[in-house]
Amino acid sequence: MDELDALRVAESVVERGDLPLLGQDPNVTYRMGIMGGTFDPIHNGHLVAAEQAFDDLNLDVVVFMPAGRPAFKQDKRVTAGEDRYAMTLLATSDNPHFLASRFEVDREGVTYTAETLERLDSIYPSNVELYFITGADAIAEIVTWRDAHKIAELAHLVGATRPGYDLAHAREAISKSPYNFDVTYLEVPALAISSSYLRARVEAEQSLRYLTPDQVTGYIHKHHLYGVRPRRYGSTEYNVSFGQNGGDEAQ
Ligand code: DND
Repeated sequence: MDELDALRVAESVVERGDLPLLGQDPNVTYRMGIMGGTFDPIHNGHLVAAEQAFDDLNLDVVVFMPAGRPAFKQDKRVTAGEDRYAMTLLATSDNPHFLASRFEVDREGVTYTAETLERLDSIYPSNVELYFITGADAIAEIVTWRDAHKIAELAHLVGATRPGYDLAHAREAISKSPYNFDVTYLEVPALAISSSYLRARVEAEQSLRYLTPDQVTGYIHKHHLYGVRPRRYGSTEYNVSFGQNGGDEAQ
């Protein structure tokens, strides 16, 4: 490797930041899943959908990207990007093919998916295909996102649906769109969980066990997110269900 090659490699590593190394063998096609989200907080619905996409679409990796300033949520209160990133990192840390990335959290301004995909497209060689994973409800909305035509050009879409979910609305929105979206629908186990449901449970001092990884619950309590009231320093009280309806009382 001459000096110029070495410089190029160094530059691409800097540009890539914490993104995975993919595309090394020009004879191989690599598939990178991108799970974009506000993740406020991340929960098992997100994780199960990403795992299913990984398996069904033979992805090489799924990169979870918490949005910096999420588009469409500018009038809502959103937890700090650092906290959402930390929870995403904790939730994905024990899965060898999941990664959490700061790619969007560190970006100035509103985070638009089209811009993210454009940047990824410029970083990775053409043998790396991008798969943007999203809930099927969001597929119908994607046609209204900023620069939707670029999203259609740059990525395959993966729409995660629940069993029994009626796809008619999403399919109609996609077929009526002037852009050529390539969508694969996946049926994931019924996990009717949402971040707002988790936030409401924390506010009501109810357990998050089995809804999100315990490390995420720990982080929420340690950092007093979503209305957790400060308790004694170092307390592990979050490990028990709080006794609203006859559950265990905190120790
Ligand atoms: P959300 O705020 O819906 O994320 O944002 C999803 C992605 O869309 C982010 O990357 C945004 O930047 C992007 N977006 C939204 C709007 C406009 C634009 C971009 C634009 O560029 O103009 P959540 O944290 O609420 O959810 C993350 C993902 O997980 C979503 O796709 C959601 O549909 C899905 N999801 C579930 N999937 C399976 N089972 C469940 C789920 N709950 C949420 N229980």
